[in-house]
Amino acid sequence: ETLPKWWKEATVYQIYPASFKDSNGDGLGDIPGISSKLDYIRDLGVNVIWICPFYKSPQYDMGYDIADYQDVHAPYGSKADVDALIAGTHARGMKIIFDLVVNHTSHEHAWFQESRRSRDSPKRDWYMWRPAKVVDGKRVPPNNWRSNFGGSVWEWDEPTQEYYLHYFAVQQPDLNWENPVVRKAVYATAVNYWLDKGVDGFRIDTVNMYSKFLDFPDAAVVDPSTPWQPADKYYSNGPRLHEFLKEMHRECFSKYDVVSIGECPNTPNFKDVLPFVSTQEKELDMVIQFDLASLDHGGGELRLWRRDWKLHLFKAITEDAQILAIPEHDAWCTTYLENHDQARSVSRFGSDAPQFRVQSAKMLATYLLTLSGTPIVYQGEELGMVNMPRSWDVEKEYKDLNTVDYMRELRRIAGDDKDMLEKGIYSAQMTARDHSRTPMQWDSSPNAGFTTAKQTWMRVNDSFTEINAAAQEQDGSSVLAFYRTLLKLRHTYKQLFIYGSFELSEPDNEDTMTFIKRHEEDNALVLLNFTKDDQPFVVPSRFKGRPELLISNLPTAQKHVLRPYEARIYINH
Ligand code: TEU
Repeated sequence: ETLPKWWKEATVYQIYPASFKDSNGDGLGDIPGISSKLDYIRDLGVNVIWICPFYKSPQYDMGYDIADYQDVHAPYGSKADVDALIAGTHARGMKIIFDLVVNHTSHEHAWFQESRRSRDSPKRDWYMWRPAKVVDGKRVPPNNWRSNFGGSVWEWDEPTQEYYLHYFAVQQPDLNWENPVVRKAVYATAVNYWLDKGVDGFRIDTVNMYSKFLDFPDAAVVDPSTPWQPADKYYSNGPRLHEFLKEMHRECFSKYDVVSIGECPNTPNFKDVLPFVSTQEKELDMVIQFDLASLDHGGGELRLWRRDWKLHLFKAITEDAQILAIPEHDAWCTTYLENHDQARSVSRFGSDAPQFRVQSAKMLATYLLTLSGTPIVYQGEELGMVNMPRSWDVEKEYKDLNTVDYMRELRRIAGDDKDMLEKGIYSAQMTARDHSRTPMQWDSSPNAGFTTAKQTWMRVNDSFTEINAAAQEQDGSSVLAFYRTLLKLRHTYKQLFIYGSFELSEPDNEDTMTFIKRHEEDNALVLLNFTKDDQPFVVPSRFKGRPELLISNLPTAQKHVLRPYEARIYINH
């Protein structure tokens, strides 16, 4: 029987280098700061660290605009610091994966500098250049697609009189994956270079955007007030995508014992995901889907926050993803509630009210760490960190270009409509990517022990005095202690929690989530109250054996009633 893949039994811990730990007092996190916290990470009980981009970059999109795949953004440290981090992680029995961002580079990358130099530059078709259309005698871009960060996806280059494509910022030109020379350069420069240095794999950014619909059709007009229309369905899953991913697997990942985790927007159902992650396809090991993360994001131009997200949808999405992990699919899935692009899960799916924050953080942890698949815990999630206070001025404290674009659009659309403006600002306060980027809260000293600097690159969340690692490491009833215990239980009962089948009960119940994880004669029952009120529950008749309480987030467990945000796990004696 072949050994299970190590990454199936792992839990990943995601680190955002700018906000994790500052070692040199400049107010920005850095690589040596991460190395100084490797014992903390190991003691949490996770097995893999995912580091967000630390490469040389002008930082328009916090490092997702890479100017040199093999060099380090100087304020983060040196290449020797990166080597030391890899070695330090391995010395503690953990693995480390980096972020692979090759749908686009920075405009400062040497490849793009060469490409834009002239139309007959040898690297001209390393990027997507197109001539202007002329409509009514006016020069216009090839189509009406809106970039993820505002405006057209086409940027005019005056010297060479053509547009170049950028799905994201103007400073993030899309590489031309149609060109086999580009693909070969990407595999050698950005992937195998690091795998040869002992990196254990990658989280792969926008993994389903490489193949473009080359006829670039106009998107349907959903907002006549602007020429630029959302084109999500055209951004992803283009005609040659699986061909490219099979080639990248063949040229890179297949040659090493490493993991590949593709970020896969606009791909909601398990049937759409299977072609990426079924072992026989030889493409990716697993993907990061967006349907749960987008559940409380509204649609349309402003993606207004949906206060009314529905638990039955939360459960149905979970059930759909769990199908990927059943043995006959020979595939795998990730599970997560937070990352650097998402607001804090306690504030979104739990409650950050003082009387419920700890309970609901533990309840969400119980959800995450009893599901099959590979969980991804985001820095600070293990402490129950929450969103920035609503008293903060969005346009002053939020730094993300995505938020800057959002506020620009909001002001354009709202005009002097105060109600619309207020609704839009509230939406940003609930869903902006910035919430997960405030500095990690290490202790109650100034700036939460994140830095000795007076001025930090992003303001520290006021909550640091009562939410910080130091306090929780001394408190057996803390969120941190609960994560550590759950991660131990996940391994002790791995046939149930990691590999067990997922059986949802009461799918339409909008208050509680009840599911069984089953392996042969054993089963575990997970009970989660997603509300601030007492809720009745029954043990499903399919639960085999006498229920024995394994863990709860409350000191006592009442028969038939779950207290607010109560979580319980029973196993059969
Ligand atoms: O995000 C890709 C992605 O899914 C975006 O389309 C997402 O919807 C965007 O964050 C707007 O909400 C990845 C990275 O995780 C993100 O941080 C980068 O900004 C983006 O790619 C470009 O590299």
